[in-house]
Amino acid sequence: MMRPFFYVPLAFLLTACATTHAIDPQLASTSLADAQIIEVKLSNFDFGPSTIRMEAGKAYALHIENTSSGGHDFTAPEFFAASRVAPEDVASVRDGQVELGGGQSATIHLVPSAGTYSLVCTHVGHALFGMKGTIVVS
Ligand SMILES: [Cu+2]
Repeated sequence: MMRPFFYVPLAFLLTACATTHAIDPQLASTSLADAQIIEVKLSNFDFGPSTIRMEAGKAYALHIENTSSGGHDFTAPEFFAASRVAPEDVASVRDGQVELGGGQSATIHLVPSAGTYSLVCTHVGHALFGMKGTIVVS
């Protein structure tokens, strides 16, 4: 009859952790509802705009749209690592990269930190053709 005493407190602890995470004040749904929308278009072979400007500590809805028929990605690992990404959008960012097939789009809600970050499309040859940018958070 030892087992129930071990498992019940552990389950309670995990639930408590999840609850603490969900009420993070900077990423609460109320602040994200006021998120400023930033549109970035991916095309052959360009980010539009190629310089993305944000203010540190403000909530943004980063809307990334691939307007071409081929695949592109929005790769900025240092930027995403330094940002607080909304829990529901974390799965859209893999290793600092948002991959979009032709015509696809994604919206990432986040609160950025100050810095200058490089942005690139990692598809072979795309950066050489000019698919590079900068994210400036001041
Ligand atoms: Cu590309």
